[in-house]
Amino acid sequence: MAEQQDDPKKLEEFQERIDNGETIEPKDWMPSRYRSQLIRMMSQHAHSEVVGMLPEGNWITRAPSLRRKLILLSKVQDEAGHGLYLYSATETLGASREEVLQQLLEGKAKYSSIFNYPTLSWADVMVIGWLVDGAAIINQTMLARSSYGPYSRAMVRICKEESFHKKQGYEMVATMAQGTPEQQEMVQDAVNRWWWPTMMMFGPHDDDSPNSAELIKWGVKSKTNDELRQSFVDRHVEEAKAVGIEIPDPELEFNEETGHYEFGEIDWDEFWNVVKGNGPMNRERMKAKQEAHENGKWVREAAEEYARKKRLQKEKAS
Ligand code: BYC
Repeated sequence: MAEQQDDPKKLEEFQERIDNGETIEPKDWMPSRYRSQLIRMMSQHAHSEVVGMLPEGNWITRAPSLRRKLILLSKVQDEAGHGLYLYSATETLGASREEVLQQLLEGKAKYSSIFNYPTLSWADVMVIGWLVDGAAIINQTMLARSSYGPYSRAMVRICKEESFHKKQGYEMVATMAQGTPEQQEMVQDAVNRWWWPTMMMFGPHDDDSPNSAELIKWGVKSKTNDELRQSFVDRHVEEAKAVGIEIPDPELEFNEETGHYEFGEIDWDEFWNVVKGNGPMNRERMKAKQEAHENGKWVREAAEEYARKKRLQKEKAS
């Protein structure tokens, strides 16, 4: 889409505000490209939260105890809430919820690749909490300092909830890792399947990331995809060690000089294949979203009718 040409003087002033660490609010002047980049990223983020309810939602009826079921129910509801904050924040940029949802339903909008993998056992729920929410926190703690006010404020609250999600996941992983040999095998199998897809969540290498430089210049991101991925590895390898879990990467090695773990290469063909819609669960996830939208049609219609009647009553009374 062709971007509108911005006034160079306004652009310069805008950049100064960003460089001074000021927050940009919805009614402030902003470059049209800043607006469209944010709409792209925030709406995709909102879609990721709501599509992300599906893999774990799959296990609510089969949770192993009432306590685990309550926690999982609450976590999945939190993800719906995150989607709602983010759709609202995106609306402040002039993109309506209907519009961005339509893009998702038509398969035109992206959402995080991670949610296109299946949850085959209860251990997958644990590992999603630990690794996927763990990765999300690293990315979102950065976004909580983003230059766009409504996005950064939504992130502060989301990060607090994600932090609980990660803790409950890690607690379950630690419990299973000390369980029977079968339980240990189950949790290790889940880690083996989720480790690499989680590494892909951070996006392509910096050299192959067309959006990063612009997002960093405008203070939306403050770290690159590779920097965030490195923080994820450094933190989670230590956590895995603490509970006796093995990371499925034969090239993983601590570099004493840099103080960081070095790791093997991601299978980028797999990543792009999933992003393009050909992952193991892409079609099923889209089908579930389309069906849910269709089944909810009467609720939307009833709510609109109720609002219309209320408006009429108000008009008559005044
Ligand atoms: N999956 O230039 P790049 C959660 C796309 S949910 C799919 O590096 P950017 C949770 C990218 O969009 C929270 N697509 O892009 C919920 C771009 O394509 P377009 C998930 C990906 O924006 C339930 C192209 O590749 N977190 O926590 O600089 C249960 C080139 O990439 C992916 C977010 O959504 C991917 N993994 O950086 C549990 C975070 N990676 O759009 C947990 C918000 C890249 O130009 N988003 N692409 O056609 C971001 O931080 C950034 O947008 C990304 C990508 C790091 C994802």
